[in-house]
Amino acid sequence: MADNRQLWAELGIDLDRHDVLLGGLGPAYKEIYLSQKDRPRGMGFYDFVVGDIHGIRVHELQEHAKEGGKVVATYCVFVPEELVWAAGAIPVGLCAGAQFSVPIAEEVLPRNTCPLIKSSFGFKLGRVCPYVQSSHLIVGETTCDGKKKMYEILGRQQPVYVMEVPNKKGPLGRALWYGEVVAFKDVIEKLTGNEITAEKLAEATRKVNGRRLALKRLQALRQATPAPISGKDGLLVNQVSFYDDVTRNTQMVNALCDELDQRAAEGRGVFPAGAPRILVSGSPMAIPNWKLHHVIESAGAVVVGEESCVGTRCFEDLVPETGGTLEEQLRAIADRYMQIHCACFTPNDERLDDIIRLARETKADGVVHYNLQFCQTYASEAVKVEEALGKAGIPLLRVETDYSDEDAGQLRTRVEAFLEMVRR
Ligand code: BJ8
Repeated sequence: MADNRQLWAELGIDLDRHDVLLGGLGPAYKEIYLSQKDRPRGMGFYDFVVGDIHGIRVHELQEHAKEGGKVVATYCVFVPEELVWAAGAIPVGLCAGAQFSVPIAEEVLPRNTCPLIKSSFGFKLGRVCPYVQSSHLIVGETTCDGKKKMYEILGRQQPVYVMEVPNKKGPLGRALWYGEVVAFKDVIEKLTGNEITAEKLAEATRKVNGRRLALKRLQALRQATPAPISGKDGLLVNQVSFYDDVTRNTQMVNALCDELDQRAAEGRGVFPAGAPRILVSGSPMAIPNWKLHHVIESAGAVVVGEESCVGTRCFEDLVPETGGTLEEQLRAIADRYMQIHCACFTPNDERLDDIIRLARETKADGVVHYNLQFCQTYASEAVKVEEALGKAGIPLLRVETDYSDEDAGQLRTRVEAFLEMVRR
């Protein structure tokens, strides 16, 4: 702990504010996570990670930096992390799921901005995140207008590079995106002073695919009846994968899956076999955003998957490990990332197909469409989601919420009413 405080001070953290942030996290985690019964032993690792959330991993990043290594921070699953690893740098997905930093951001950003944007910006403005303080470059993207404009302001405080994500997935959009991937490779090479060779890129691709496969395995295990792991724990595993070391993370997820395999074989679940099964779909839930899952599972249902960027959109598709020339690999990477069905694209009907497929695969009794407040792309796309699920005969509840607890009671009431309907 003393070590941590010294490290945070060296990183320019506002220690008083940071104490308040961490002081709130512990009790919340205890209430939401540690109160769960019969959790898999493998979740012990994740309890440890959250218990020292700004400690060990930040020390690892600093060790890497002392040896001349670079840390590259990201906010979106569109940034191709394979290129970062291949250059010997470490990518870190920044948290943006805390209400704590929202009021700090509102001193600058319009209040009617999505909480994910405000939370991430507030972490920097308030100097309470050692991950953002540790990063040598923040990589943004043009997925939505709020983020684009936030990155411009963020760039006054720390180096920011923005990748242009097209709005359409036709040949022109794909050509633009391929160019962006090549340009990103150059940016990372310049930052690190390391050349990204075909061999290094193939190795990085194998590593990142390994983690995706482990997370896919976990998702497949969540399909068992009764569910061998809670949705809250499943979500946490996905959240931690954004900033943990890729090799260690793969090992820990696979170790957890070995245990869940055993549980599934024994028919041992964390909820009764008849508990309603819910698929959550929509905006990503960055750590420590556990609000909706907690409401759903406190009402007796189990969340069996997330059609989300902190969920299936992040790990379902692999980069083909074809090897070959650097250009061939860069094309394979660009193609893989264009399979992410974010609501920033028009049209984005593949996402509708994904939600229906996942609802069936997970044997979900209903879907809760999760919309972060003021996120227009997901809110508008919910209209089509509702139509598509209606045609498929899958019950849907649309919720729009933020990170505060102000609407928790109302949310609970709506979720409970939905579960009643689903149970009939
Ligand atoms: S690929 S979902 S991680 S952009 S919720 S900030 S869209 S106003 S997070 Fe996302 Fe990449 Fe898309 Fe995935 Fe804007 Fe909406 Fe906020 Fe959002």
